[in-house]
Amino acid sequence: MKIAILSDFHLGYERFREDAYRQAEEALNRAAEMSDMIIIPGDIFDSRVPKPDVIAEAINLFRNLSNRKWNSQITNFVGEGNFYTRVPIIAIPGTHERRAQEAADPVDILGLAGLVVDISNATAIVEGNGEKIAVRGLGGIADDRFREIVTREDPRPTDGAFNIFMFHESLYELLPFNQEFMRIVELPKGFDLYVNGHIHNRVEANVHGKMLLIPGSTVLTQLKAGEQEQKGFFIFDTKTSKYEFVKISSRRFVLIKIDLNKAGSTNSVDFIQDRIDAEIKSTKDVPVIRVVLDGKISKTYNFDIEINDIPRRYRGRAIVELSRAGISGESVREAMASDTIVFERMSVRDYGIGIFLEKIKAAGVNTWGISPVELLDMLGSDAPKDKVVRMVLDELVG
Ligand SMILES: [Mn+2]
Repeated sequence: MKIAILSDFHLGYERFREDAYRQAEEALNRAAEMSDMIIIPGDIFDSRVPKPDVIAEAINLFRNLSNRKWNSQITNFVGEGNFYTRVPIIAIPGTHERRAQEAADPVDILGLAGLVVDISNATAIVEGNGEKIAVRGLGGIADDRFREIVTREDPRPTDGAFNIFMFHESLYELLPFNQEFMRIVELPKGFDLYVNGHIHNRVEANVHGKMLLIPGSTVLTQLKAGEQEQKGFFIFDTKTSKYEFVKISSRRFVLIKIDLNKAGSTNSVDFIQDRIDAEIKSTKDVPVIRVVLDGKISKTYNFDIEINDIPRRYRGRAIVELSRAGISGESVREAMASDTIVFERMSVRDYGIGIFLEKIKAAGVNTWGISPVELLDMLGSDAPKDKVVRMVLDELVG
């Protein structure tokens, strides 16, 4: 059977809202043409509480797919929840969709509507072409609880099937900035293929002698090194265990590093613009160009005003984003520089979690074994206040 693996659509992502929709649409439609089933390891949505018009976008995408004729179908479901369609489109929630345990996340909504089969903590069986595929999902779990939940749930393969383990987590070998992240070797054993989301660039690695495939996001989000590659999805063939990466027409991303010390006698702004101009190849393609500046600029030169005008000058030809954390000689900017560096490496939400953890630690608050990340999720829940307080107290004191 041919399995399409697509991830991290981030529907509703403010900065590139249209790209998110258009690129997800192209990926899904082409995947449906080329495969017998589709699996999505998380972050269909950019937000845990997407606006109704973003939910409408998702419904449009998946309804079109549901109406196609599929060669295979879902024949069984084991675990939490239920399945409301036989169409073989299977998903889990990701970090962006994660909500407090009892609350419905937007993937639940797609599942309840029968547009996808939600396997947050379940196995779905797909049969077709004389083959049987079992997809075991474990989604919507904070990084700091993944190890504990894998141990508790002990995900196992299904006898007589080709087995896939699908999750959405940081892995230490791929994101080596937190010692606590799960190691590849700790992933459950016995599966024939491992599929992860979360990481926005494409990854092909090995787990227990089998493939680990991460297709990366279908839309640009982080604007960092590694995202220059064209976006797309995997097609994995269970008969041959071979796979291919299918590229979609994603917006081009260029990252340029400029050392202003090398500008010589050239005006710094001209020096920057020459480099940007060199990357603009045609008028049809409007790339995202991220310019990372380094070096020293002259104090007498009115750099601030001039540089702020650069993105406007390229409107319609390129989406220019300037990172000036590396610049010295700008007294106003220096105070912001350290924050900018932090923000470049993590989402605002992760930054907020970091502050919350620090405060909890400093105050010596005992969280009685409940994960501070989950506590923050619960407190941030949009359920009525008395319900939130009751929920938190239940967790804390049983
Ligand atoms: Mn994501």
